Amino acid sequence: MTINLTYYHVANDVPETIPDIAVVIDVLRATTTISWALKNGADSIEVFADLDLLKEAAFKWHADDRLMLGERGGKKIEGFDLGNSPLAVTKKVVQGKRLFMSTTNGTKSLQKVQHAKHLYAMGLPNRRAVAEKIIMLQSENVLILGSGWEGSYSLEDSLAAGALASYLMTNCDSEVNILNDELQAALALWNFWKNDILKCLKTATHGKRLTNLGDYEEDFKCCSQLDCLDIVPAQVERGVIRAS
Ligand code: 3SL
Repeated sequence: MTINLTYYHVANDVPETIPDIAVVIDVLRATTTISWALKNGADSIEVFADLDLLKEAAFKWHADDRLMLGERGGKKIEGFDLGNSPLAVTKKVVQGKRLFMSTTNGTKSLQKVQHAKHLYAMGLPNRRAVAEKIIMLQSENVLILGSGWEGSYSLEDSLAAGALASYLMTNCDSEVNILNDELQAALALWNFWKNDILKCLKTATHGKRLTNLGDYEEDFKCCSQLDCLDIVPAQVERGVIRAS
């Protein structure tokens, strides 16, 4: 069995073919927040690009059982329970709840590949867990999708794509093929920054954007941790993600 890996920077680059496995990355911060929310006992996370659809779905749930997470431009959306910080999704806040979530870029990427046979969300903290799931499934084609920022490339998502490819190449018995230049570049990026992930995140344009908005130091630290979570966030029905 051969594993073929392809990486696209943003949702608009993705071709219409349906992959066996899609892995969506939004290091800063949506897929990190999703991973931590599930680790801390959230029942499930339903993702939306559209805020009206999110509210319509959320309001069908009892207020005690739901939380609305919303971010635009790095800031929490007014009227929502939480923004998009992985530090805010503590056990006390999220345990047993259905989370309804919309972010500027990450949830759009998740929607873009929701037809994949298997869809996973990955940040750096659960890189190894997602990679081991891919190794276990032995599927041929794996599409890795970053989230970027409003249609543009992002350094930190490419770093994580390279981290995933690197893990698979080192730990998978099957042959692993890198199919496009985007992923070759991501691998080179990973090899360049892997010993100073935090610095890479702060160097990235979106890192600088967050720094200009306030004190995100703890978010940066959380998002830059590698392989500390054993959670694999998996789509279980269209748009709904649970721990697997
Ligand atoms: O764009 C997104 O989906 C967010 O993750 C951006 S932020 O880190 O919440 O600003």
